[in-house]
Amino acid sequence: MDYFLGLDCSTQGLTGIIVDFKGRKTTFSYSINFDRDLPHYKTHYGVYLGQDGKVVHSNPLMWIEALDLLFNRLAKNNLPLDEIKAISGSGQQHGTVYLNKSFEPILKNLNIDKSLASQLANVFTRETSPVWMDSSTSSECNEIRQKLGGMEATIKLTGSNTFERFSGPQIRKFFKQNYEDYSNTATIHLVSSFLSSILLGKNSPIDHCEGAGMNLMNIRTKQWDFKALDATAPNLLEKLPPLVSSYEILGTISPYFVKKYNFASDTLLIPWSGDNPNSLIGLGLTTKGKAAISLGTSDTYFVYLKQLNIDLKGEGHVFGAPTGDYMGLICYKNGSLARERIKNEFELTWEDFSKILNETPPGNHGKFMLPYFYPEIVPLVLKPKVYRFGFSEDDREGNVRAVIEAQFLSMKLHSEWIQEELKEIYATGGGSNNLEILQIAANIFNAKVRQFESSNSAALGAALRSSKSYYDSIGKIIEWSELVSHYLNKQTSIVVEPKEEYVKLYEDMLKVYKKYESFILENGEDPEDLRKQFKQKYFEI
Ligand code: XUL
Repeated sequence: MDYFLGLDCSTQGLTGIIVDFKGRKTTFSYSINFDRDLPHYKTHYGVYLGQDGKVVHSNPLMWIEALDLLFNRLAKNNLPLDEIKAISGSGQQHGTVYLNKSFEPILKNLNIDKSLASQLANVFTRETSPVWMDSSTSSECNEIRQKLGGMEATIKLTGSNTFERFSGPQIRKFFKQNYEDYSNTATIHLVSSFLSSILLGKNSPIDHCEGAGMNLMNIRTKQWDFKALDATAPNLLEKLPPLVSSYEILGTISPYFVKKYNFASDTLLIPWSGDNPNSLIGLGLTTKGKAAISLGTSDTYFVYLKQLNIDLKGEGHVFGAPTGDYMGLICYKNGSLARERIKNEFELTWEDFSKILNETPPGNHGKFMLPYFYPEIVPLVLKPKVYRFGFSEDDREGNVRAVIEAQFLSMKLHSEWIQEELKEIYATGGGSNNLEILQIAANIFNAKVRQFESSNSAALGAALRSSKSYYDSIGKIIEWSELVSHYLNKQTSIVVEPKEEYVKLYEDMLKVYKKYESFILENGEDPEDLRKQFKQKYFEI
């Protein structure tokens, strides 16, 4: 049997799935929820939220403990772990882990009678890790951007403008505020390369997809860029692991896992990558013409790119794709947590939420929301505030539809740079289980939206990536598109069709939404009259 293990360490939990590649099915899947299953870390939605809402960290020791817990679970289920050919993983992107020089020697000598967390408790020079939700580094972003010659130069060099959550600005903040701890840091990992190192039993490289989310890698040469390193912090090169292609083989699994959990000693380890690059593969996006929406803690919109296509407006990113090409992406912080805020405020179940979406009309009687419950990335909003136009805070139906319409109107507006021609959208993440939400996405984008059997495309993508590298290593070369279609075409999916009658309505609504963004964020004109016209046109006939 050809089994592959894909892991996904996301903001709120750790998932493992075992894929039977030839049988084209997932044979086992298990998830750990950080808040529920590891309550002693006292996280809330997997993170620690600072008082101002800008500082958001998590706990790297918790991720390690979750890994041991997950492997214990796999072992207890009598799964054929010794038949797993290769493993890879997925991590929330951009988050950084700071380690002292004892990390690697301890990894090389792990004792199977002790837990990972107890052995690795003292390897950190920074107890908590800033994660992708952190937006506390605006001054570091400005400093780095200036040193690199401004926004356009930064984008051309690294694939993105400087962003608060990106690893480079985060590292600079640590260096400025905790110089001594920074100096004592031997290695800085990303969430992905950190967990990859644990499985490998020594420091793991960072893959190109993830390197692109740091403002430190040259997006064309895929090497660390000396100018960017200098602009960020001193002696940074010696603290960063090397960069590699996502499909390279790193080696075999550490003896700790062989002895403790009965993995075969020749189980291959493929670099972990970011959750979005993994999802690109888990959804089968290896050609142009399709886009994905991932509705998780973050909402993202992304596409596969054959060639580098950068966004000079500075809102989007170009990351590496696991195929060796590129992907374009925009990311929102007000994803599932914003949806949940509305759901919880009105004490609704998800069924009630869907029912309201079903019973309220597209266009929402001219009710508009700018849903910045948390600081937002696109457009950049550092001070959270929810704006409502044409309705009040206690209008239950109005709020439910408004938050969903706002999320997709914004996505449509800000993704225009990525793709000229869009035929179909693939949906993933917890929110994609809700067909009423997908219907609104289909109508706003005027494109089919496909929902898949498995909503964890990141873990699946990691498993599929590991199968590709394994088959390549034994000389059974399979093209990426063949590999993903072999597996994914066997999975069931539901297609949500856009409704023709709402195309014009949403085009008009988008124009008003755009004016509201500029009214709030750039002191533009108040579009109240436009909103009233929209309402009149569609709701007061
Ligand atoms: C992408 C991003 C988020 C995290 C969430 O740039 O910041 O999607 O990867 O896990």
